[in-house]
Amino acid sequence: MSRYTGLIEHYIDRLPVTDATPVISLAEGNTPLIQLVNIPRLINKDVDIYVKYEGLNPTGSFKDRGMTMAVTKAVEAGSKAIICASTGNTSAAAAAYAARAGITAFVVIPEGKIALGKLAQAMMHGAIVLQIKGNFDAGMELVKQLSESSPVTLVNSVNPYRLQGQKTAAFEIVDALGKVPDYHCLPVGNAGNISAYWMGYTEYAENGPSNGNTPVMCGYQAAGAAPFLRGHPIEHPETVATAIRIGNPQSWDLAINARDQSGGWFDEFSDEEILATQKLLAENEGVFCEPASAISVAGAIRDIRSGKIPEGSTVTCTLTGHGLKDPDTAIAQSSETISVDADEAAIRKVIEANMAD
Ligand code: AN7
Repeated sequence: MSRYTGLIEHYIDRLPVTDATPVISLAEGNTPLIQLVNIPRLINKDVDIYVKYEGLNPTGSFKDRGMTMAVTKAVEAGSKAIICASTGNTSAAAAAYAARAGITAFVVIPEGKIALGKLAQAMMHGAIVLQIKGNFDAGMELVKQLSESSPVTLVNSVNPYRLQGQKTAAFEIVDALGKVPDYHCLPVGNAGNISAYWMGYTEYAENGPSNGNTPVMCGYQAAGAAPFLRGHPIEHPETVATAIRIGNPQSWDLAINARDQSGGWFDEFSDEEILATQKLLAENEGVFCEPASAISVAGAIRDIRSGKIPEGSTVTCTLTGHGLKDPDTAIAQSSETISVDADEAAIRKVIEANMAD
């Protein structure tokens, strides 16, 4: 039988599970690697850019990769409840996988600061949703303490099984391309994902099909939430890309290591640049990602334009979450709709006014 049944079963030899492990899966992973066809032409550069469209995971973000592993291992250990702090996507994934496993999810989110779709998901899957008057970093400190004092398993990316699951995205990219990309660009918030990709790429290099090759890792942050650019945690992170509104990344050392070992770099983008790139991708490639995700392509474009990433390179960008997660931000930056009578002539007028010559 060839039905795809999720990343644990697909990469079972490279993950810390046994035949007896009760796999909790929603058939996550196996997401498309889409080549950009219009943006390279727009920037007039000879490069191959691919986006890893993680928005097509079951809950609409890359978090499902880590959550299938974390919840599987929690259930294997006999846990009846999980807890996380979240800027939104982790809470959606935790809620869904807990529902699947028949256990309870407690999710701690910054009040009023997570995108609408993510809140809907956590609520719909039956998580206990706790909104705090504090940001993600405050929530993170609380859930770390609570997982010590209560019988709840912490499923933020400090849980090592999260990164194990997320490293499979790097495997998929190498498997799909048939080679290792030269550069890998991705957003950095809590810094788990860049660390997980680096684990996956190095594992495939040392003991897999990559023949010793690894990509240069390029991590991008929102200017108002850029601790890696400042060199220290930020107390009051702010950005329209609420997914990465994080000031005190938990995987600090792992992310620095990924940058340094790969010969990579961090850079930052303003909210305006993030939103402009989200729109550019949606309008020119037909790919709708959430604001935080677009920063990977913003980074690739800037660094290709400047020559930091040379022509002839193969570049992969992770689009970490689906655009539908944050409808408010999408609508706020789009042109208005047209109100028109239910009348053929009236609509034909609009068509004529809007047809390209
Ligand atoms: C769309 O959901 O931290 O650097 O609590 O949702 O691994 O944290 C989300 C992070 C990028 C940053 N893109 O990844 C959470 C949370 C999207 C995200 C990131 C997140 P990390």
